[in-house]
Amino acid sequence: TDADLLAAEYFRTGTLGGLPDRHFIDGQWQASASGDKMETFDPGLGRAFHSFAAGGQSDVEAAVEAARRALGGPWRRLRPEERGAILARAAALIRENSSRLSVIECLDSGKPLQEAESDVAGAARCFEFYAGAADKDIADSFPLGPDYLGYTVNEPVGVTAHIIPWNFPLSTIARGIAPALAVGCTVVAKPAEQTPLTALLLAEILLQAGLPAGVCNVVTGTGASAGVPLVSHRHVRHVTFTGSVPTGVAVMQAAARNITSVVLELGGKSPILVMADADLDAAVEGVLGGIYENAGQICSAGSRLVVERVVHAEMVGRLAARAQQITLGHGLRRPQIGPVNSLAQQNKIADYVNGAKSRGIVVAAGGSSATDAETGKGWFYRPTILDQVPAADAVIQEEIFGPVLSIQVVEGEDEAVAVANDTPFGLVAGIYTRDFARAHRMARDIDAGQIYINEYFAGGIQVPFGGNKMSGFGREKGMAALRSYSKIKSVAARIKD
Ligand code: TXE
Repeated sequence: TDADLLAAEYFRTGTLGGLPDRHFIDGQWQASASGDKMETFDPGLGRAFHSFAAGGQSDVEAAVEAARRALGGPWRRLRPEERGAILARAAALIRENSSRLSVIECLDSGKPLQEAESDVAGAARCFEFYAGAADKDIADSFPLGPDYLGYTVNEPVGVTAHIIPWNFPLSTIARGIAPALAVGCTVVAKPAEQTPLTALLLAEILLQAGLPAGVCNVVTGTGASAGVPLVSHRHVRHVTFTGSVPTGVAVMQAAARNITSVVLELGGKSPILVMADADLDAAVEGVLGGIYENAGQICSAGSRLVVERVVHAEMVGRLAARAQQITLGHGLRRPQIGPVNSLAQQNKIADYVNGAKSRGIVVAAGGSSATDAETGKGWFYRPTILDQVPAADAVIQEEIFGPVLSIQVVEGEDEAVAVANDTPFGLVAGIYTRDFARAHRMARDIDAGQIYINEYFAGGIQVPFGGNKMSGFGREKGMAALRSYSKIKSVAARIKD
């Protein structure tokens, strides 16, 4: 495929031609005001492969100013279906550029190429969905009586900021900015410093699709130097943030000073509940995909298996056998599991697993860092299973963000639900059972933003997504996301002659 040809070019030359290296502000590539640059790394080889602009306060100022000007420009005068047509063209251009976007996403994040390809397809689908949503966000009218007219108008909130993490760089920016643009907002996005590239390419694609200059801006750099001035900016009217809990707290505090609304998506410790009557073949596949996709670096990863005692031994045996067969490799070689995103992340995972070992927890598979067998390089962690972990242990209560499954054994439905709810998080829960009524009873009783029944990660862009408890609040995806980016204006009028 074209992607494999680009991969070959990378392995031959150590880089790729034409990678973006500046901010995208007001429809143009712009170097940092300071001239500063920083490097992005290929986690599969553990080496820097490209440098890009390290933004700061004045770059953020320029981007927010451009986004503010664009609010009053031609963008404002477009009809909703014209905004939708731009988003639909963007979806088509994302598909046309899929190979290049996938290879770059793979290099920047480390994820296997086939997973990057699926992320790119998902981003296209996201723009397509909100292209159709742009002229379907209907408002209300109210029965005030014959001499009155009462109605609401959904207006764009204005300039929106999007702070993006490194685990799903393109998917996360797409799911944030597509609904924002659908309702007529403008955007300043700051991708993670580990993975700046596909966000920049997306901004360029949107301009090619017909988005007026300044409507979508991307400033790259660290959280401290570029993220903080963006979320603290008084002309930003909404912040969508995906990342860690401590950073989410800081973002919410900064936004609070300007009474700016926030949506926070902060990760989880999501359980997969496997009941004795489940289809165990499906459950094994669901658990493996749930924790080893993207090397477990997924906010909604199924990082806990909550299993009924009668099927515990069989589940552990089958999962451990499969986990040990999983092949590691550089993302561009389409491995089953790629590297983790950074050395810091590899160390964090190792610290959690070493801690569990020191507390006497049984390691049923994996349990160590690794390198790519072909090159001896890269930041890998083996697919790991920790068995019969006590409920209070750190590997149950805290997000590891790596390929580490922690197993909890329970005696029945009530205990399964209680254990599922017993962490500070509430993002996702998976349920495997053949009993329809039980599945929906458990779905009712579990405190999580989404429930997957008999297929982990089931769903699509049309299904709202977000967390409860420390996993955050607000919903992305689906028509629900439009509410974050619009403000309701109500009009009540006396129309008597
Ligand atoms: O996250 P941060 P990090 C979890 C995961 C991971 C841990 C640390 O457990 O191991 O977080 O990752 C920007 N104001 N998740 O340090 O700091 C930053 O530049 C404004 C779960 O990478 O949350 C980046 O763009 N912005 C998660 C983004 O915030 C700031 C995905 C996320 O970085 C900022 C990622 C500030 N003060 C990590 N500080 C998920 N929910 O899926 C940083 N940033």
